[in-house]
This record gives sequence, C-alpha cells and structure tokens, in this order.
Amino acid sequence: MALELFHNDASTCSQKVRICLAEKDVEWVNRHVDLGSQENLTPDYLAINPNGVVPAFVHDGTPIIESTVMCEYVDEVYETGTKLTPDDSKKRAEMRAWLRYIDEVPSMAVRVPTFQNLLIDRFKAMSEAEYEEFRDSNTLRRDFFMRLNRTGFSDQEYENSLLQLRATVERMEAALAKEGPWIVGEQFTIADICMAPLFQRMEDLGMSEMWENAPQVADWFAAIRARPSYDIAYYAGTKMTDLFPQLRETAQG
Ligand SMILES: N[C@@H](CCC(=O)N[C@@H](CS)C(=O)NCC(=O)O)C(=O)O
Repeated sequence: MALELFHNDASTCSQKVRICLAEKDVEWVNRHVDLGSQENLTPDYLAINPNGVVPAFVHDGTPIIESTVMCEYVDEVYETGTKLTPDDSKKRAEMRAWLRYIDEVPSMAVRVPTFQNLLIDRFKAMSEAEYEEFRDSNTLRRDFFMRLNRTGFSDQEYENSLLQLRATVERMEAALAKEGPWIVGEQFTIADICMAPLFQRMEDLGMSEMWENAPQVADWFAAIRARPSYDIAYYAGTKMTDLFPQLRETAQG
C-alpha cells in the first residue's frame, strides 16, 4: 500500500524525510499540511501525530512519526535505493549518536534564527491575547513560543543558538577530517540526511560564513547537494530563499 506523507514544503524535518524517500526510490502520496492555518492541530492530523508537528507518514494503515525514526523505518522496510544504515554495530551506534545529537542540538538551535529573523512578523501582528491562544494551542511547542515571547528571543538565547550551530560545524569538521567523506566515514547514512536540511537552512539565513574555514564541511555540503535526492526533496518553493526572496542576496550557495 502507498505511503502517505504528511509534511510541509519548508519544514526542515519534512525535508529530511523527503531526501530519505528519494534516496530509497520510494514513491509517496502527497498530504501537504498547512502550518499557517494550524492544520497540524486538527483532530484528523492529531490522530496521526499526537505531537501536532510535521512530518508523519501512514504506511499500510500505521502512522509513523518523528522524522529521524521515519528515516530509520524507511531504510529498514525498503530494500530499494541507497542503503543508509551501516551493517557494523559500532558504526551504527556512531550514526545513532549523531542522530541524537542532531535532534537535540542543531535542530533546536536553527529554529531560533529562523523564527527570529524570518517568521516573527506573523507573531508581532498578533495581539497578546491572540498570541497566548496560539502559544497554548500546542503543548509540545508551548515552551518554545513562551521563549519567543511574541516579539523575539532574549539576546542570550539567540547568541546561544549561534554558539550551538558553530559547535555543530566544528564537530562535523573534526569528524569529516578524521574519516569522511560522510559523517560516519565511507558510507552515506541517515546522519548525513538528517544534518543536510540544517545546513540548507543556515545558508538561507546567510550563515554560510560559519563553514568558511571548515573545508571538509563545505565539501560535504557540496556533495550532499550534488546527489539527485536533493533536488527531488527541494522542489521549487521549499527553501526559505524561495519564500523570502530578500534572502537571496546574503545566502551564498
Ligand atoms: N521531533 C520532531 C519535530 C517536528 C517539528 O518540530 N516540526 C515542525 C516543523 S520543522 C512543526 O511541525 N512545527 C509546527 C508549528 O510550527 O506549529 C520531528 O523530528 O519530527
């Protein structure tokens, strides 16, 4: 039975899963979720993903959620396309440690400049009461929107997010210099897929100077973008530079 993908064009977590599905040559039925109108919080969608976030897919009637888990599931279930998980247990553990780090550190950090620099106008236009209603509508995201506080994050939080993104680039550079050309060595894995959209987002935000002095990272990102899966996942209208054309001047890529 077909795989129904509930996703959003511009969401980094959705982009991860779209790259993965392209690498595995898996076809999917498009179920686009409009975050602006809070389609992610409708009872129908919450029945699929109780966390009220994208992406999710339904495969043979079973909902699968969490973008990283979804990528692991796809690689386990489909034998087509690229094999994305190392056979060696130690390498697999290394990949999974990266996946945990990606979910906990840079995926969280990149949201701060994304909301602060690009999406903030939507919240500034709300009254305090409207914002509180929006903020409280999703338990999972409430804390994030408390900190965004309608008009922007504290300087400390913004600065901390940049430090975490820089630390990610440094950690990547060290890993790639030690082995490479992919994050855990010779094999292209789910770790590369999960990291890629974060670099695309940083570039769109004009932050590619972060890897100006990290040649291995620059080569890794170029190699990721040269893969056919990248253009399949990033169809027109999916990058922030598509949605906010003023970014094109600062984003170099
Ligand atoms: N840990 C989740 C995080 C998913 C997530 O935060 N998705 C964002 C888009 S990248 C979302 O749906 N946000 C809903 C909103 O902005 O209201 C995953 O990896 O699937």
